Amino acid sequence: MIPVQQVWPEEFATRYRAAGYWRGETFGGMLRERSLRHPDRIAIVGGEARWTYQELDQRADAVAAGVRALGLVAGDRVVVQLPNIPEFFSVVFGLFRAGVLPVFALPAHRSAEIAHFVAAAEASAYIIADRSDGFDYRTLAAQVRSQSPALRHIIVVGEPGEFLSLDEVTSLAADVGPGPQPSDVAFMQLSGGSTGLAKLIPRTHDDYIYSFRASAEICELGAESAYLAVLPAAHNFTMSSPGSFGTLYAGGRVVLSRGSSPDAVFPLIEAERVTITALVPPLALVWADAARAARHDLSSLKVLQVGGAKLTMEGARRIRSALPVRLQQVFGMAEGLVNYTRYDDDEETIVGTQGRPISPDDEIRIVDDHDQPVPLGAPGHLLARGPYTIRAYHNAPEVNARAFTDDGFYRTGDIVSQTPTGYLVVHGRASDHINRGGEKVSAEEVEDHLLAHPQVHDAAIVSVPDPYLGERACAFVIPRGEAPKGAVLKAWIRSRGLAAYKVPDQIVFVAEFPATGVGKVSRRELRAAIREYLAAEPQGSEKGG
Ligand code: AMP
Ligand code: DBH
Repeated sequence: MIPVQQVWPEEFATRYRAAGYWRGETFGGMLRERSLRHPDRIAIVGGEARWTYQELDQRADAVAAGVRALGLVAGDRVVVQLPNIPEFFSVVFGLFRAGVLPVFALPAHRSAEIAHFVAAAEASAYIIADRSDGFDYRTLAAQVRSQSPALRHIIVVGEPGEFLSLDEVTSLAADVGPGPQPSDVAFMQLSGGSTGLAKLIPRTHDDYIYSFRASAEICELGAESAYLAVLPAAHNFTMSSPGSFGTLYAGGRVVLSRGSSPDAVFPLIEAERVTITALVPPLALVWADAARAARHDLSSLKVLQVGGAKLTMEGARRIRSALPVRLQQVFGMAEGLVNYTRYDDDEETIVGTQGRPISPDDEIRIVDDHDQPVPLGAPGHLLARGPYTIRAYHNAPEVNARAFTDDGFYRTGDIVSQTPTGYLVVHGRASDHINRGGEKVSAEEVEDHLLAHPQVHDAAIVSVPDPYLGERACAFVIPRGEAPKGAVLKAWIRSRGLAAYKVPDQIVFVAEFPATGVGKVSRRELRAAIREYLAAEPQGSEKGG
């Protein structure tokens, strides 16, 4: 098994420690300390459950002992796919304590994706809920198991069916051992996947705790804060910006929502006196519309964070006028760098920028195609390096050679410009991924699945503007023989075990791709040519679908 590491050059590590960013804390230690300091304070609210810090701490201990009893050891990997339920936290803190690394899948992921995570991480276990949102994850687990011979345990929160229940696991006893070091990797996040399949992002205790501790300070979280997790708990935004972990760090309360519609959420905001929450732009706009007519008391809500995809100025203004809250734009990535507008920024900055970095030691470069700096204010490729931005993906030497500069800057793939005050404005992406209202889709990954269909000769996916999502995915398909129905290809993508959000929104059949004049073209040039063609002939996007 390949060990998981994340290593900064010694001079950087020394600097980050000396500056007080990396304080030698671990997740397990952080929770224990909070539990000893305020055992009876509520940490997690979800459904009927209200867990105190002490209860969360004890449940995490039971998970740590249970996974050890199953034979998992420090450094092992476990794919965790849980909805927004309290057990998400007992499971992940238990794994952290045992030094076992969660790999965070989203509830939307299906068999092809999970099997890929299991294989790439060499995971020995997979943890799911029995059912959620009308979907039975045990069926998914059975499919994954058949594709993943090395997977040893499937653990189910709830009714286990043919698998092992979390209750059985936590009833087992074992010595948990000394626990991980702060510089050890705590877990792996998944990249949004700009090229092909998702890469694994190893984050250490030191670097990740710094990112959410500093985020909690920026967002002024404290014991009285109630953070509502609406987006999936496993998403980097929801987890760490400052998210549930930042809230627990500050001694506040995490409230879990299973739904995201105003009908589901507004009563919860009122009942729990929620103070802060985080949304993607399309959802924030739906909430803003609903808030005008809301019958619920939303007055406890002080901060609405919006991020994951670009919030237009018009959208920002609509939110500000509909909801009497502080709007905060958040531009982040699971690889590290996170930017916030600050509460006391002026209107223009809050509405018109995506914020500035967390740390004084976040280094930003904005460069042209040849890695040369662009003039201040001009758009260019965003490169980032700093105390919580990774230096490498797990076990991906070729990708790493492309995704990082020789001196360790991460190539974010985002096109941004910088204001004179150091705030970033996001203009778009250089790489071929579609940001569907915060959900990232790799064009290449979905094209590969389309190409596997017998009636598809060739396929190219591009993003097209969408008034609601910001971007949507349009697949250009050259059929082999008679063109299949668009709906058939959409169903095909689902049947290949991909998340629903990866199904192209629109399918356009064409006899050939627009020529690029370069003879045999790369996918990248081809997509650029299609984008040009769409821009020239907007009605082209109306065909088929
Ligand atoms: P992921 O790779 O899934 O962690 O997604 C990170 C990417 O989401 C960033 O590199 C951006 O492309 C996009 N993103 C996140 N927040 C924002 C934002 N506030 N505005 C525009 N794009 C964003
Ligand atoms: O989109 C993201 O990945 C994201 C957005 C806001 C993120 O990872 C974050 C904040 O930490």
